Formats: sequence, C-alpha cells, structure tokens
Amino acid sequence: MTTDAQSQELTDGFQLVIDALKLNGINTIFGLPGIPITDLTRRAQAEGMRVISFRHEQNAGNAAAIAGYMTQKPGICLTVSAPGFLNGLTALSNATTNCFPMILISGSSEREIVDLQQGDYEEMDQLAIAKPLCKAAFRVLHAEDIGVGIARAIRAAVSGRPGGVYLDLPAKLFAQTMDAEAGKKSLIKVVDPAPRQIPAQDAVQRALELLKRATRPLILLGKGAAYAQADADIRALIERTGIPYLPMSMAKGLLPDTHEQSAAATRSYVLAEADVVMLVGARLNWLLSHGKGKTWGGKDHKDWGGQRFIQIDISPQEMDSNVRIDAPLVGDIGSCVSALLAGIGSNWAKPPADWLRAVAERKNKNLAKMAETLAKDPTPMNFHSALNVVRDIIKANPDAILVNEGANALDFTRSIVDMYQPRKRLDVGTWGIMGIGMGYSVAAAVVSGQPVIAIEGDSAFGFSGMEVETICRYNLPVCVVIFNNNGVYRGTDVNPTGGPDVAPTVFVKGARYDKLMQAFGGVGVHATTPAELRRAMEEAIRSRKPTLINAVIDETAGTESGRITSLNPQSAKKK
Ligand SMILES: Cc1ncc(C[n+]2csc(CCOP(=O)(O)OP(=O)(O)O)c2C)c(N)n1
Ligand SMILES: [Mg+2]
Repeated sequence: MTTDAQSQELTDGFQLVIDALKLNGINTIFGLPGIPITDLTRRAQAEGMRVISFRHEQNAGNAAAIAGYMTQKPGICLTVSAPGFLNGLTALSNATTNCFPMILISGSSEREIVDLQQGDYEEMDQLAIAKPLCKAAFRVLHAEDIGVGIARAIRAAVSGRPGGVYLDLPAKLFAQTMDAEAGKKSLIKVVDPAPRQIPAQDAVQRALELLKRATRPLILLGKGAAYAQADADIRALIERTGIPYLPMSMAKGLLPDTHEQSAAATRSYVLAEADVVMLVGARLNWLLSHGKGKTWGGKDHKDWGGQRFIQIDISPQEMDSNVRIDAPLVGDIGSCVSALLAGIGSNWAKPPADWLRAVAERKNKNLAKMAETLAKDPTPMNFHSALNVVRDIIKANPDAILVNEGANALDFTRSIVDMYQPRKRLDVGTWGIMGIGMGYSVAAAVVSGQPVIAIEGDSAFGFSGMEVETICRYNLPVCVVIFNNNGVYRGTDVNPTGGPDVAPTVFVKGARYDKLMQAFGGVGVHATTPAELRRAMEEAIRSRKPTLINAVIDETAGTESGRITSLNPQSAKKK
C-alpha cells in the first residue's frame, strides 16, 4: 500500500447503505434496532434520515408497505437477523400480495457459518426463505456492490406490478471499508424507476369497441387505480363515459363516494346485471367472486354470468386468471386511461337511460334505508350508531386518513363511511389480514402529516396494539377508535362444556383499552354513546394529540365473519 492510499478517506458499508438510499430520495426508515443494524439506525438518524423505531417488526413492515402505497416509492423496513427478519416477513408477503412497493432490509449472520449450519447467533438462510414470499430477493456481500444492490431493490419494488423486495445485508458488510471516492462512484441514482408502459393502440381500440356496444356497462376501480395517482384522468373517464362505477375498498374516495355515478349502494344489482365490465387496477380474485357465480348472475357458484370483461392491468399474466378477458389492456394505469380518454373524445354516447335509471332507483332506495338505520340511537351503541359519528367526522375532515381493520368493524365502516379523496382509506386489503392497524397509522401520519383515524375491531387492534407507545413517542396525530364488542365478531359465545375457559372468540369483558393509551401519556377516552364518541373524536382532530377511544359496542351486534360468512366452513354435524 502506498502512503497515498493510507491517507485516503474511507467509507464503510453503513455509510454506503445510507448514501444509496438518500441518493434515491428515500429519507425514512421504519425498523427495530439490534445486532447487526443498530449502528445503521443511529447513523441514518445522524445523517438526517427519519428513523421510526417500532415495538415489533411486523408493524414496521406494514408501515413501510403502506408508505410505499402512498408515495410510489419503496417503503423501507429494517430488521435484525432471523427472528426480526421473520417478524418482518408477513408484512413483506402482504405487501407483495397487495402490490405495494417495499424493501425489507435485514441484517444477517456470518455467511460461512450459516452455510455450514455451524450455529451462529441468529443463524438462518434468510435469502432462501424470503424468495418465494416476495417479488425479488437480493444479497450484497461486498461494500462496492451496495449501490447496485439498492438500485436493483428499488427497481424491482416499483417497476411493473409493484411488490415487496428482500435485501439481505450480512453483518460483515457494514464494517467493510473502501475508498470514499470509489464508494461514491459505485452508487446508482435510479433513473425512471417505474417506466411508463404504454398500451398497444389496437388493444385500446378493442376495449373501446366493446365498451361502446355495451347496454349495461360498469366500471370497477381497484386499489391499483388509486396507487397509479392518475386521479384526474380516472375521474374524467368515469364522467365523460357516464358509466356507473364501483370502487373496491381502497379505491373509495378516488372519486368522492357521494358521486352520482357511484353504484356502491347497489353493488349486488350492478354486478349481476352489467353486460360489459371494465376493471381498472382491480383483480378478479375472491373479493369479486372470481368474476363468476351467483354474484355475477351465474346459475351456480362457478357459472359464468355472461359478462364481457375489459381489464386494465400492468401485468399481462393477470388476464384470464379467472374468466375470459375479452379486451385485455396491458400497461400502466395512467397511460391506459389517458389512451382511452383520447379515443373517447368529447361526444361519447352515455349508457342507455333505462340502465342508469334502474341503477339510480335501487341506489336511492338503499341509501334511504341506510339513512333510517343510521338515524337510530340504540342503547347500547351499535356499529351503525357509532359509525354515523365517524361518517360525519370524515365528511368534515376529508383530508384525514382512515385506517380500518376487523370483521364487522371493517365491513360496516367500509359501507357506511364515505371517503372524499383518493388514497385516504387504508385497510386489510387482498388478504383481509389483521394486524395492519397501528403500522399503517404510524406511516400514514409520518408520510402525510394529516390526521389519522383508525377504526379497529377489538381483536384486530390486539395484533399491533403495543404500537400506541410508538404513536405517543413520535407524538403523531393518530386517533384510534376501538369498537369494543368483547371479542372476535361478537362477545356472546359461551363454552359449551360449562368449563372455566371462556369461548375462543371472547375476550375480557368491559376491557378499558383507553387506559393503555394513558400509560404512555396519550389521551384515553371511554365512550359509551355516540355523543361521547363524537366529542372525543372532534377533540382528537382539533388537538392532534395521540388519542385512543374505547367505544363500547353492543356485544350482540356483529355477525360471524362479518360480511364473508359464506367463506367460513362450519361443521355439517350441527347440534
Ligand atoms: C392475521 C390474521 N389472523 C386471523 C384472522 C381472522 N380474523 C378475521 S377478522 C378477525 C377479528 C374480528 O374481530 P374484531 O377485530 O374484534 O372485529 P368485530 O367483528 O368484532 O368488529 C380475525 C381474528 C385474520 N384475518 N388475519
Ligand atoms: Mg370485536
């Protein structure tokens, strides 16, 4: 080594990871420290990154995933090896299923020892385990490859159909040093990380022809449409065609739910009756009964209802996954929708009046029925009377982000609480997963700075409840409302043996979740009436203080599995 080389400035693995992320505009890490990444969290904070520490990696992972959904940049979750990595994996897998871009970065143990299975501290072949559960997985062994590793992870997460990426960083990498100048040159600023994918013109024409011939057309908006951030064009497409539309859960608010073309209040009618359906970033999975069966007007559960489908999706493989797609339109949603708009022009004939009339009649009847139910004020409070309050609060605060999980607490909220702006409703998504609540809430507040309202079943809350400390620690404007009905679905099950154990779906009765929040300096409120709930929510929005409201709900009010009772196998041997 020359004297020159000895005096040169050095950089190391820690620094290169931080520099690579920052170079790509990633300034927030959601994680949980420990060997070997403790110093990475410290140094990232020292370098001006926002490092949000959680109490469990699953919640950090969920935070990263939803940050990715909200920003179109991969959310970063940072964990320790084996158990920390595994704790983050559920979120990574859920992100991939939901097409949210995130990168799970986990430290790992010494390669030679792991590969010979000689029993290292937190030994695990993490790369192999992550691979089948995410979109892509990479490992970096040398400091000079960190730039490439991060670039590949970013591209894999956000390009094409977004998803979760795993990046394995062995402990030894962090302390590796190299020449600072060479290190800087090794980093890659990713150019155009999610390139547009322009649809073929003949595919656009085919879609327009089919749409034009429809007599009972319907548009379905999925969360892919919300993710695309093509809000104005999507609205123009709906309004210029005059076609009734249905938003999937997280597409609510893409157009205000009060829009006159929304057919959400008469979902079962339009799904069964439509003759041409255009799917925009929505997949024909279980949430849409796979595009067939009785929901779609078919005779039995696998019977095709006779609809013709146009599907806009970035992934060509999505087409025909459940039923025939007559007009596949493959490309990014923004480009596809703008190509359709160009083809539609300004004198597109509105759908036949009898179809619009039939939809409007049923919709208005159902809305009137709902208004009647919401106006009731029963004692004890039930889902409807509590959600009537939440509905008003969101209406008055359309900027607020609504996080939602549970069974009845989910289904009733989705159908009762109108959303007014895109990407404001964050929920259990494709899997119907419990446990996203506090992770999503933390990220939503951190990313947007807007108030967050989390409507949580008491069971759902339990999966991530300890993160109320995180909410208090970062002083986030999050108002958690627990719909406390003493259990999973209901609080009324009994142990048929008469033994001392309560039924498997039942919790401690009358639990005071509000005191949990008070333990960390947040505001805890016990609410047993809509008036108390309203006062507490208004105060939470006004003060922006971390708040948890224990909203006591009639324990008999829910139904088994909420709205998806039909998916719940039950013993044929009923007593
Ligand atoms: C990770 C995970 N575990 C278990 C379930 C099954 N599950 C669906 S909803 C639910 C909880 C429902 O109870 P609660 O949140 O209290 O809502 P309620 O119906 O009582 O309003 C559970 C455990 C799930 N969806 N995800
Ligand atoms: Mg419950």
